[in-house]
Amino acid sequence: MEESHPVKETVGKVIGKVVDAVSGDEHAGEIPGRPGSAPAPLEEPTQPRPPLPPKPDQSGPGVFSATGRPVDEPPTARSQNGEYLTTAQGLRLSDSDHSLKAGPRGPVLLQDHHLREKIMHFDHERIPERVVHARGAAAHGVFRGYGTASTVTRAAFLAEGVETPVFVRFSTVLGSRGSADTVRDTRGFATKFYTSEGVFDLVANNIPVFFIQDAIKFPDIIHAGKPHPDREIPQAQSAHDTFWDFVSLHTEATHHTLWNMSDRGIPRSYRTMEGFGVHTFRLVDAAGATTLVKFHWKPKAGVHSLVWEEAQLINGVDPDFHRRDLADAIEAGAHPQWELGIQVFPDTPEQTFEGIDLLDPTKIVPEELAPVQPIGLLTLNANPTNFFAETEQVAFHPGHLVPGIDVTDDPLLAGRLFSYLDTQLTRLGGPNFGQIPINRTHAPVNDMLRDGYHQTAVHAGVAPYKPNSLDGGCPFFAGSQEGGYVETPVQVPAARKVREAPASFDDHFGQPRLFWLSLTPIEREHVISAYTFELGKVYEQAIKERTLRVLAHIDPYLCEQVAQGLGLPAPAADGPLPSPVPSPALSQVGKVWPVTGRIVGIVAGPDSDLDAVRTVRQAVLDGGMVPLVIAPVGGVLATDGGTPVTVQRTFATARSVEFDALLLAGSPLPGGDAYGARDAKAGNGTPPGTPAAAPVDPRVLLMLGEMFRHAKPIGGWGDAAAALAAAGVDTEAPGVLVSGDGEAALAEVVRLLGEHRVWDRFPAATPGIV
Ligand code: HDE
Repeated sequence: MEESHPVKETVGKVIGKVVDAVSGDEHAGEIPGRPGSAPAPLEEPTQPRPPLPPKPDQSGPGVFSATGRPVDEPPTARSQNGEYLTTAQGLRLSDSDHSLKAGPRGPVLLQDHHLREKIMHFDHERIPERVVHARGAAAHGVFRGYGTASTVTRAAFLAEGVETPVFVRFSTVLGSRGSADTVRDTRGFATKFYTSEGVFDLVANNIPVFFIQDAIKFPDIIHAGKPHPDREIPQAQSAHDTFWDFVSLHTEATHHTLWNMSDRGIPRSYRTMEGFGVHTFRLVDAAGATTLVKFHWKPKAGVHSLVWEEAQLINGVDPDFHRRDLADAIEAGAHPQWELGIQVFPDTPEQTFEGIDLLDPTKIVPEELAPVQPIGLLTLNANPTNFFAETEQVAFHPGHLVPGIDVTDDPLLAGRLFSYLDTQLTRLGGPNFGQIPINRTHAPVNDMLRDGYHQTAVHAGVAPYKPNSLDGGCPFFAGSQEGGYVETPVQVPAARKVREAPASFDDHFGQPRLFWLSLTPIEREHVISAYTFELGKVYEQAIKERTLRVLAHIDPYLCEQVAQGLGLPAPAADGPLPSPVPSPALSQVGKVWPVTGRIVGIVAGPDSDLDAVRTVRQAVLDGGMVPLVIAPVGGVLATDGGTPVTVQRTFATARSVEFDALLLAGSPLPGGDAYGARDAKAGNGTPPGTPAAAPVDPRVLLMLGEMFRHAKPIGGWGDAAAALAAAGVDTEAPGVLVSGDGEAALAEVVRLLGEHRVWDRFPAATPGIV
């Protein structure tokens, strides 16, 4: 009776009877040395076939997770949450608090392998931070395609109803990993789509243009923006000489710099930022027809920014403000959402639209000329489990593309296609960074890339090369019918090899002027003050004067106002300025947005009407917002014997910048710590036992003053008017609402929150759109 042989049986099913290709000998495979588990055919295979099983003499590592748990356990079990402490090899430990010594007072022994492993690993816990965008926060989510893009792209994840898991990382650009969140800077908005056709990365920013038109200038702009090389100051900001030195000389940076000086440079939250792919991309439909597009992320919560004083205070009070805001919103169930949209342009040989060069990354196309068409919805619904494993190790790359999305010849994009792989080699320690869990594609990989540092795959097969016959010719190429990525055959114009930019890249001021003219008066005031502040921090007079010359080419009023603040004469432009048609879509003021996830502070004390506090607190929650009760001390408020009201902040820990709106449940008496020696914020409050200087806690007065200055809604009931009067806040001023009952005050505050700020509170001196 013939012995059954499981490998031969499987092989037989796959390729037919196992017979030596050359000799025809059925037993030839029993002689050791055959490369694979099946003989090679004579001709190069023309059809792919399922993978062969291993040779009978082969085995591989058992299938366990990186921490030694079986891989089919739920993800929570795979993390290191077992009962007993072990070494990295899984050896249970009886002690990890004492080194192995020759007696309790004797020398530590070299043979202590546990000490050696523990300290060795600790010594190598850090990896290089990102050279730019080092400071970031991320979240998991899902993207759902609307199908509206299917007319212009074959990308599977954009088809109607397709849901694709995503990981999104937001970041600042200049600061190091531990820097503060609310600095004036550009923000990164990088999205990894784990599509069925491979990973697609949209590595975007919250500003639609870039400082430079050619990748070769990237080290220059970044060296200029980073801290001065001698003292390594200032951290994470552009208000210093080297930045302004560069951008005043390199005028193609004018447009991006103007956006940075606008409210876009200090977003209220990652949730309230737009995102822009910056470059023009080329979409390809199923028939191979092409379209040029620009990608836009539109936040459902609207575009909303801080005011500069808030941003500065936050950097001290809560440097993790944006990181915390994102994580808290997700935890509170206020899942941030953005619509992905595209501006669509015909793919003409000139690659221009309405005279705008689509290959110039310092230019936008106004939405009034090419509306943003929604193509899908992004929802962020889960926080990472481990910051390092996910947020720090995620590796984006503009070259991670899927069929249906191709690149253009934007020279900045070309450089990026090179650069992002390089950086991963240094940061993530080798070419296998794609195998780190957060970077793994959700599509099968048969890549013929082998070995390298940190190889976690145990590759089967003997022929990681093409063409081969030993592995049946596999893996095969996929044409576009099989979902293969086929580069668009674009006609390249006949040209000379030159180091030059096209003449269409020459205009550095027209679009900055368009942006300036499109802003509302209050936004222009903010731009003037941002330039005045930043240049006020510059030491060299020549750099200030040079920047004023640049501003003269954007707008004379802007230039005059900044010059006035600097105490310098305002230069004139070289010639008449253009009069572009403003694009109202560039302004972020004047619209109404949902209030989900906004933070409402409720100031209360033991003497407040706690029933009203309970009702208002619940109404805030019902409205999808987050209520934080602020009281003189922590714990609970329960003086009326009702359900205790938990206190989230005290007068000592709270600061106005945390709240989008503030409600006063009456007029709180000074807390026991309301004196300068204990809490400097209390100013000259008087210590306990001495007569109170003011009937209201001075920390509450400070908050009210700040809320008022920052144009945030303030509401109150009971004797709240007394606290407002003590704070010098006019109860008749816009956005200040004292009412008989809490719910009425809340309703009005919520209405104002929808407009993001009480814009009427401070009339602007600057003229608006003319
Ligand atoms: Fe990046 N950029 N970049 N960049 N960039 C990086 O890649 C680079 C540019 C952007 O959350 C680095 O993995 C060059 C434009 C974001 O991990 C690095 C050039 C835009 C992120 C790099 C640009 C971006 C990066 C640093 C000019 C907006 C953070 C670490 C040719 C469209 C991604 C890393 C994350 C990160 C290089 C220009 C956006 C060094 C050479 C334009 C959002 O490779």
